[in-house]
Amino acid sequence: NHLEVLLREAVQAQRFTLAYQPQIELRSGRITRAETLLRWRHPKLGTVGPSEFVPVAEDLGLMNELGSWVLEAACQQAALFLAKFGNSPSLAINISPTQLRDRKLYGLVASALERWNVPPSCIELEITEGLLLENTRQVIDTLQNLRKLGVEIAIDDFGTGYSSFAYLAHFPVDRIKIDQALVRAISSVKNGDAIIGAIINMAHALDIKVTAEGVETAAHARRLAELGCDEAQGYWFSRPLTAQALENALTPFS
Ligand code: G
Ligand code: G
Ligand code: MN
Ligand code: NA
Repeated sequence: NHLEVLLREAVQAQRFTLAYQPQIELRSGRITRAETLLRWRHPKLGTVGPSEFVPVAEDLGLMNELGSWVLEAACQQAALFLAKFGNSPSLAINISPTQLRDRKLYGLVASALERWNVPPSCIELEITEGLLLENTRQVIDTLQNLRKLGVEIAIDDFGTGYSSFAYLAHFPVDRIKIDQALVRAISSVKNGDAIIGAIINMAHALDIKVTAEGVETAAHARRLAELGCDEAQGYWFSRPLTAQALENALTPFS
């Protein structure tokens, strides 16, 4: 398989880069966080997005190695922001199910933070909603230990799958990210905003913060703010940026 050969080479040679999509605190309008999004730069294929190669990397058993690279790259970037501004937006890293099941994850995160001398509060881990069903002792222990360290845990794509607040109550979680499809329902479905409003209220009752994803219009941003949503991410605010462009966007606030 051609893609397999190319991907193995790319992981070896670390031919990847991170894009950063700002997350805005709706109350203040400030950039408080950014999601790191993996990109593969191939001389002939161009820039390949993660939905095309992350599943392949998973199948080939390359995801742990690639995930470690992402952790290092994110910590290095946080260290650069800290040196420049004295603070850094929290950088949210996507963690695949295989990475979370790996017993080495805690150690990898802790040593990357130490190596770059970055406080744990500068890093957040996004795990997918499906993992809520997988409430094995080992996964819960890993999440609990990471939180004890001071790393925040977010549930990605919330509201699409089998999400249930009953699962959330068992999971050590700081934040949920409401899926883009639910955000779109604000204007496309009757009572769509009531559904999001109820999710926000329930999350807050459990002391969990809420970020809305895929916010593409001013009207959605306004309604989310009225409903008490904490933060928002989406093309209305910013597309994923290069590290330099994110730095430029942060400069006026520092
Ligand atoms: O940026 P884009 O819309 O192409 O991302 C598509 C998907 O790839 C998203 O679901 C995102 O969570 C996932 N993704 C992006 N970066 C990473 C990464 O570093 N690790 C893992 N495991 N998934 C990622
Ligand atoms: O699954 P995850 O939430 O990690 O995926 C985030 C993906 O959503 C990224 O690949 C990002 O490029 C994409 N994205 C971010 N903002 C928007 C938006 O406003 N609209 C759409 N359609 N996609 C977005
Ligand atoms: Mn994500
Ligand atoms: Na998501």
